[in-house]
Amino acid sequence: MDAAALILILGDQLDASHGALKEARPGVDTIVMAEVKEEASYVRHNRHKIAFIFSAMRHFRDALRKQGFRVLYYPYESGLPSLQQAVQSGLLESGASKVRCCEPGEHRLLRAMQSWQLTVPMEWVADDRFLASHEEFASWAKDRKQLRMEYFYRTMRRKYRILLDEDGKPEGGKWNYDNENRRGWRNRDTIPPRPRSDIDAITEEVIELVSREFPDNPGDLNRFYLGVTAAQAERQFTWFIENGLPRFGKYQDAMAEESPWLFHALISMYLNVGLLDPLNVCRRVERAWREGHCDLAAAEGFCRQVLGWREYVRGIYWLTAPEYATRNTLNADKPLPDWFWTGNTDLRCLQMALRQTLELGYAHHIQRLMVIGNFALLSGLNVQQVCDWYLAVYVDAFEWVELPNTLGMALHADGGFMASKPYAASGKYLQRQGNHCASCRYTPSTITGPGACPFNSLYWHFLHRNADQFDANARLALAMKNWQRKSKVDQEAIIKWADTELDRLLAPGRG
Ligand code: DLZ
Repeated sequence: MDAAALILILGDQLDASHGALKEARPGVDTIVMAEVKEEASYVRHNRHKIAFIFSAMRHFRDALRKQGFRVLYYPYESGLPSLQQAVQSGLLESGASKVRCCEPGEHRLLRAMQSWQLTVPMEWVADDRFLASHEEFASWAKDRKQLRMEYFYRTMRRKYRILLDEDGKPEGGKWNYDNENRRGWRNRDTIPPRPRSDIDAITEEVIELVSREFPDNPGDLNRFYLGVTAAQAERQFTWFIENGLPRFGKYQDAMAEESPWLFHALISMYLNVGLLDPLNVCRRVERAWREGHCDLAAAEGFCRQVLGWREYVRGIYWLTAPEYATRNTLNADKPLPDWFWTGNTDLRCLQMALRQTLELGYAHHIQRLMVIGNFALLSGLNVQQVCDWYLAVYVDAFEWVELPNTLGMALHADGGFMASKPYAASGKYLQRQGNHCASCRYTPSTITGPGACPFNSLYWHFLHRNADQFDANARLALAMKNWQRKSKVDQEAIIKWADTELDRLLAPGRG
């Protein structure tokens, strides 16, 4: 028989059928899990994220023990500072003759683990929870001048036969129904109340621990809402299929005063730690469509996020790590204002997105991309500081997904490597997508002068100051032309106003 292994399971690897646990043998191998300061403090994580991970780890430990595994578990209270020390203690306790681990999701940790000096060899296993391996993605990307999600997504649809007809063609005749996913929120539909998952004794204990140990981190744990087991995640997903999916498609890009969640699935955190399986959720959504439970645009929009974007950003991350994190092609270097940590700004859409982010660790993709990210892009905020902020505040943030989404997609700091245009928008777009403007002290209909929505002048400022980089971008041609059509006098007035607004909004205090 193969020698006994000590299997390290990280806080986002809670899936017994994949990775390092796939071939684990109860009674022979030992599993080690640890809540450590190093992982809990490398950014100022949202308390929801720490509580979610610790509670999910503890529940997973118990489930493994029920299956007959020996699990060495080091809780936060035991004071182990690092994963390396946990593995060293685990080796002493188990006497195992090798360590098996699944590749971690962040380059930072991979580098650290590769430098561990252990007394036994380390055996690496690929993270096969993802639907495209590193090799597959690299081979798809090789020799392409530009990488575009849409083509990768089609490859994945074909590979897994998702939403294809019998001839292998996309259902409905089109690959992408994005233009049916953009309806703004006009209070015409009822948003169903979202059930919270039950909080048991383990989660209660973890919430107390996190409140005590992380007093300066964001996150209101009185509002803890997350499932912490595969069964709870499954119940949340079933609720989404029945209650959210039918209207998810058309309101995918909408924003509402009434709800942080609208019709979104809220499953990214479960997918990212292993409590839900990405292929399975796509197949379930496809089945719901085939049974007439939602329209094709909703099913396709959902699968595009999971099968397309999620795998695409992970591919980009590992293809370019660690160099990608240093890119800053638009030379954005203004310090992140303090109010990103409080939500104290009068821009209503930004205030709502920031506050729910800080309080709940959640904002949906349009709030992240077109409100917070858009503000950071237009204002020229420091790329690394913005990326660190995103990594800290969201429950589902791990660098493999956060970095390309923030640096590449939101900040366009990779020069268009992963997305063909910057996602820049003025107040008009924000007004169209939601109902925040009605409660805002600014108006989206003016560009300059007191009361003008700052997104307007900042939008033109952004195009003007980066004109050299954008002149050749066909997708920005119309916007650039609109800018050039303005008289010199108007242009100067807008730039001057935007400069004043930037000084005011980015000064210490309230934004
Ligand atoms: C995010 C996180 C936190 C807050 N704490 C732990 C921990 O104490 N122990 C652990 O094994 N994992 C934790 N994680 C998840 C890791 O940070 C994650 O595995 C890496 O960032 C790689 O994706």
